[in-house]
Amino acid sequence: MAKILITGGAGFIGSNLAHALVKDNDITIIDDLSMGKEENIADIDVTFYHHDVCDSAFMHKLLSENKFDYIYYLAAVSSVADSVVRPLETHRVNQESVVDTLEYIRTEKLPIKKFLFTSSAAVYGNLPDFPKTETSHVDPLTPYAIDKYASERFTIDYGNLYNLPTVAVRFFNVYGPRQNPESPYSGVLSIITECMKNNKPFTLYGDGLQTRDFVYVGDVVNALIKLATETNESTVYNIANGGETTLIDVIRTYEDISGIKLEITYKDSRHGDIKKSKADISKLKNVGFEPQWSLEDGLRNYWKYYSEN
Ligand code: UD2
Repeated sequence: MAKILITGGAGFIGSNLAHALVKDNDITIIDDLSMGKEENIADIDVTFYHHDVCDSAFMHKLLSENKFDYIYYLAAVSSVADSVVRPLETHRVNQESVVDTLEYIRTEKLPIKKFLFTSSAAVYGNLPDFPKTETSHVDPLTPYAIDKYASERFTIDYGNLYNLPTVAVRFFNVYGPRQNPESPYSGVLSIITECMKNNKPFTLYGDGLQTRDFVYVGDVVNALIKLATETNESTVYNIANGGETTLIDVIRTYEDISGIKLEITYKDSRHGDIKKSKADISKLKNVGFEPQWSLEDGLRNYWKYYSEN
């Protein structure tokens, strides 16, 4: 039984992680519910603090009183668009809170087994390198991407400079149950699911031929746990499926699974939208991870979850 802190644990990925870990561990969650929802964790036995990770005094007290074995740092303002509108406020969450936590662990010599930071494929920007490997050039084009990249580097460097056990990951396009569809910048599959459920038209930006590396949240959770518990190097890993699918193909597959025809309204591509995205996941595979969910199986499970909830 390990003591685990999940920041952002009421959110999409954090709550799925909490569900996977709760059986054998003592879980604490801090979440300001800006994107997360209390109902995501209502059915599991965790200690929940509805609080902002930027409250440094609160975080310090939490850390020193609990002596967590593992910290999964998922708290973030996850909307790229929001970071463009509010660069300083989002910087405080997406970078300052992370460095503050690392620094407190270091100066107080907290006996942590692993600090895992969650970054994003956004750090790669729009450069042509393809597929994206962890050694590809980065080109963070927005405050969100800059903060994710900086926090990732801080996480790795706290490992290399001060011997803290740390690791960082870059998420590609994660989808699955509990993803919040409420913002126009929510994951496209959560928006599509919502449209299918409520018979609403879906707005497709671009021609539908843009590709993404969609990864089911169940695989993401397994990868996170493996990296936290079974690796010893302070470094960064892509978390993805390693495949590449066009948006229109995803929609057609999902229509077959749900039996619902999606009404599509086409609009111009979003500013800055990436045409092609795909990850090289050999580094993750080298630590023994193998994705278990094909896109079809993942979509089937996602739809089943919605049909039952
Ligand atoms: C993902 C991340 C983003 C950032 C970025 C870096 C998510 C939810 N977003 O953005 O945070 O890391 O990667 O590259 O993981 N689309 C529509 N209609 C909609 C919504 C989206 O056509 O209502 C399109 C969108 O224009 C894009 C594709 O669907 O071409 C995927 O959109 P997304 O927002 O799910 O993810 P992405 O890759 O743009």
